[in-house]
Amino acid sequence: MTDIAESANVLLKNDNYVLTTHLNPDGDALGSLLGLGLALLSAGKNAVMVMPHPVPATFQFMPGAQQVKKVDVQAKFDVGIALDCTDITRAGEEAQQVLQKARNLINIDHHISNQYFGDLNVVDAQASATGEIIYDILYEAKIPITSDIATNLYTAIVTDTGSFQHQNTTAKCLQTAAFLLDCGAEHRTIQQHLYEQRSLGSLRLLARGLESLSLNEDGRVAWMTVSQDLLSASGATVDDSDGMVDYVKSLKGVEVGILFKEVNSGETKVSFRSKNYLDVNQLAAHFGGGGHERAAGCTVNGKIEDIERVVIRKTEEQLAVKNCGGPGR
Ligand SMILES: [Mn+2]
Repeated sequence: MTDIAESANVLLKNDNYVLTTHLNPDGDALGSLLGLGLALLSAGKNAVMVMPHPVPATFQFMPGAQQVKKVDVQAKFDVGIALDCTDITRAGEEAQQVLQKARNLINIDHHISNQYFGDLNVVDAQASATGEIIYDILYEAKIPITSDIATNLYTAIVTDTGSFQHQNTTAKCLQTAAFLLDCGAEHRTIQQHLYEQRSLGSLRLLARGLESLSLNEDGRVAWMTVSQDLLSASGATVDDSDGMVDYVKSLKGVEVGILFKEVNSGETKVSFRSKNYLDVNQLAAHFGGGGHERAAGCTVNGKIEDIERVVIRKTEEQLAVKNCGGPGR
């Protein structure tokens, strides 16, 4: 039996589910959580969607967002489902406890760096988004996809493909997106909420960030730094820097775009995006992170200037490694 068929089977056979996703959730994390959660509820199951923090304001429009609950560590469930998590710790400590108490733990994810921590692991690094895998599972389980479920899964795919721009935009991903539109996914509503509601602070931050854009000697590495000072000067929050790394990557001749984000004085989040050949999952893994070949990240402790220097040196080293692909592949 394929992993998809096996997971569909588990979903149909049990009655009591807890679902969660990773901390700092993105559109795929929430779309997968809400899409699968609403599907299980519509199939008459008890399904509780939990997260340690409230759903971020940007994603409140997603159907079912109001049904996400705080984690109750006392509660017990037959099946725990972790969505879009490379590692169970990504769910946060409390959710991890609840998942591990469940009789059966299902890990559904598309990160190449996934740790296979479940009793059943439905991991497909070829999938554009975890939401794409959820669609396959629901199709297999013959659970009808309502417009609310479709809107969530479509949001998952739209966000993880950068609106169908990234390399993970496969024929299958587009076919799935088309099916979801047929099922009633609200394309315009999603676009409006995700891309036409930016705060003034986030645009001011982008302007200042772009002014400080730096390039290495051969022009293949570009980076931007969002320090705490820059945030306060722009009237922006850390969340306002979402998506800025794509501007770094967009520069002609650049293979790797890097965004350094100072979360606090001792901790910096680093986001990597590559265009054609550098495996940034490997690069991020060097600093204890991971993700995908073309999009990955890590969190590094220390002074931001030191982190910048070390990370850029490592990136250049990886680019210099023979057979890393090289231009033209
Ligand atoms: Mn994802």
